Amino acid sequence: MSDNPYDLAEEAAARLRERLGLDRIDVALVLGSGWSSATEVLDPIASCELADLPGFSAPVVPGHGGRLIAVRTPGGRVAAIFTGRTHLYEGRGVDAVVHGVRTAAAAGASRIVLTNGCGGLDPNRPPGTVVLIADHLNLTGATPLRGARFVDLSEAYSRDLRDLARRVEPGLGEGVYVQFHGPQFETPAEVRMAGILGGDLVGMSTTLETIAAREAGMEVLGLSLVTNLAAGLSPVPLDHHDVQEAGQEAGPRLQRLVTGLLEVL
Ligand code: 8IG
Repeated sequence: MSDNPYDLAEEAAARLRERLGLDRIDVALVLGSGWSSATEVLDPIASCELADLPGFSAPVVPGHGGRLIAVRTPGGRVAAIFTGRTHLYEGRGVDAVVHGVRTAAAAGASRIVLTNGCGGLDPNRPPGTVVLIADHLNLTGATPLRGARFVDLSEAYSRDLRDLARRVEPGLGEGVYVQFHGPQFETPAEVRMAGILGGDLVGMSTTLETIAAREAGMEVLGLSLVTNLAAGLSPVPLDHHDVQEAGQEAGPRLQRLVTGLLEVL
């Protein structure tokens, strides 16, 4: 196995093609917290364990899956669905966090859908609301880029793909996603800070993956499922079980959304 992350992604992409019996993939989709029910309506043409590909490891959080599922879209394209991701807070480093994204790019994907579960700052967007990510604040202090790689992020989340998503679900609103390092949830003061800085959603993923995807030249669609009101906005403490519960409840809507996206992507 290579210790260069880009070469490692090439190795993983080669194994992905071999394991799934595919020449290439066209689209990738990463399912975050709360989104796993989307897999129930997929009609796989092939699948494998992510941990069987170079550079991936088994998931550590309950409810975070670890399979790679290939489906053929109605338009005849191949979509690869990653049912889990590595988070920065796992301590495996930034390269591990973006390895799936780089593998998808190396396997041929030109578009990637990054989904997550997050905390919401707007009480008018209660748990169960899906929000299109329009932009982000990366507060992790980390980057997947090394050296003088000046990647343009002025439209990190493709406007075209957001418009496409609204053809599937016209009412989708937009927001700015703020990534904290985690794994602790925010303090109420940190949530207020995120709001003052222009954020609408708080989470522990996605922005580093988006940076890596843009470096690789992929178009990014970001979708956040609000699974809880952010700290200080709700009278009850935050709990990982609520995250899974919100996902369960939103299940049928997420399934329709993912199915619809696969029709247009
Ligand atoms: I699900 O409220 C989920 N992930 N940082 N804050 C942060 N991450 C989250 C939250 C939240 N909910």
